[in-house]
Amino acid sequence: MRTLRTRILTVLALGLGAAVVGILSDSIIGFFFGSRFQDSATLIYAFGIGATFAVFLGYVYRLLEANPATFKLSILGFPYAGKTVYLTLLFNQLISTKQEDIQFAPYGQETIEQVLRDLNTLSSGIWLPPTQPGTVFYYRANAVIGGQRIPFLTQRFKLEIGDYAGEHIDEFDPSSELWLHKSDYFNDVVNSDGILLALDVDYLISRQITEIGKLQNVFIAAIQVLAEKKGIDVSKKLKTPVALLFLKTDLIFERGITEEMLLDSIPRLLNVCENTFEKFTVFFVSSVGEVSKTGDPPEVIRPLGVVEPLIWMLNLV
Ligand SMILES: Nc1nc2c(ncn2[C@@H]2O[C@H](COP(=O)(O)OP(=O)(O)OP(=O)(O)O)[C@@H](O)[C@H]2O)c(=O)[nH]1
Ligand SMILES: [Mg+2]
Repeated sequence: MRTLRTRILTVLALGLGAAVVGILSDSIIGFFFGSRFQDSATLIYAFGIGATFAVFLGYVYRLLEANPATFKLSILGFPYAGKTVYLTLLFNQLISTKQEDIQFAPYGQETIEQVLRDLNTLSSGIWLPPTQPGTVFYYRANAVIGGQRIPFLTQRFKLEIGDYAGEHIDEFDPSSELWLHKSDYFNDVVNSDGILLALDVDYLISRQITEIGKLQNVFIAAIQVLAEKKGIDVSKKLKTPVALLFLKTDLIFERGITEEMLLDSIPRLLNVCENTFEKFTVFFVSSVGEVSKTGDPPEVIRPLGVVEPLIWMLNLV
């Protein structure tokens, strides 16, 4: 994927090339015509080189504008973790509210229809059905970040996030049957430009330590398989940005549970993430803000922290 670094390097290379041509031409003119002509010739050359450089810059800029990079994001989590609700509210939040750091437009009719349909379901007090194993829905959008003041520094992306059923996480577990029956999900995760690890706060605060231990084992095994498939050198960390999301954080508010306690509940997983990924961070998210007393989605949905992981990730590219 083309990055900001590539752009800067391209510009630097062009500048360096121009300087070398300038110095060479200056010496050649001096050699053939003597130093009398050198000063005025240098001016003419400098002007010519400057103009060529500007045209080049404009060309590179137009090229980048016309061909935004594709940014593929994967979400890894167990069934019922809250992935589909999160992606629905993430996209709705990006569509319906003005964000300072990101301009965003869903791409393709399917994404808009799906987000609006699911949002209507949630707004009428009904949770979404589980995503069926073997199916996938790609949320797609055009996103522009950064460089509001300096156009050359804006980054344009075609964003794509695949939403699969949580059951597919077993494809990363060598002891599971699905290890031998990998679907597109496996390749999607291995080839993605960024990964969201979705943890269910409900699970973390209601289950026994042994069960949380097993959950950590599955994620740790998945991370090890991922690192191996991405061809990581043991001495280096994986460059793919990874955000760990504590979903359903609203559940801790009234129970005297703190964010630190959530972090303390998964020490091994955090350790492995920090040791494996060069760019890793944690976000506390609530897709709906709170649940009603009956356990249904609230009348007014107030998402908390849903956009930040995406902005963090895109800014790293
Ligand atoms: N308290 C709370 N509960 C939530 C929230 N989001 C989702 N839930 C609950 O989590 C359940 C599962 O959410 P989904 O988004 O469908 O879960 P999923 O990870 O897509 O599950 P699969 O499709 O089966 O993999 C919902 O039916 C709700 O009961 C949230 O923000 N807060
Ligand atoms: Mg789902």
